[in-house]
Amino acid sequence: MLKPLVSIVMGSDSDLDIMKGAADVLEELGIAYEAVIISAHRTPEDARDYSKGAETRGVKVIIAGAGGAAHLPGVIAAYTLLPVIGVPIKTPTLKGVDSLYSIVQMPSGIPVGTMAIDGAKNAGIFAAEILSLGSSEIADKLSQYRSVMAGQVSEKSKRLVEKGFEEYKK
Ligand code: RP5
Repeated sequence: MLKPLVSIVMGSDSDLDIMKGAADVLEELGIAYEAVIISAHRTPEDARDYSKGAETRGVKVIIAGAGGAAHLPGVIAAYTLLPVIGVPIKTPTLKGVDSLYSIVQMPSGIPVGTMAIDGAKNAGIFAAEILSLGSSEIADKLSQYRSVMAGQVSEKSKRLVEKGFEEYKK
């Protein structure tokens, strides 16, 4: 098995469905990852140990998703020099604005690259973009990924022009 280059960390198994978006895109791009559940509040020692050990184990980028008082990405960033990408998870009470503010408002000196609320897919792509700086193989895959996406948009536009609003929806 390939050594994971990306680590996907989430605060709870209730984050799984969203964080799978990162895993799916990394798989599509052929990038090895590992996924774990670690909580900044419920398992703080694990958060510290995992973050401290990640670089030595060969991980290059950490994606961390959490909701509510979402301190996990910031705590991880405090313990490692690896780039940390934060994913604010949507919450039932405050719709993820709580998570977003908790993650994005890092103190000067310890950055977390913050994605949109529930933006795990973009976190995966962003991690791949970081890795592509040192890998032409990943850069090629990303370029191909964008071409496919552009092709799909063009197809949709062609269909809209041909069919009009009502027919397009059917
Ligand atoms: C955060 O609290 C987790 O990241 C999750 O988004 C949220 C709720 O966790 P559970 O109570 O569902 O385990 O730490």
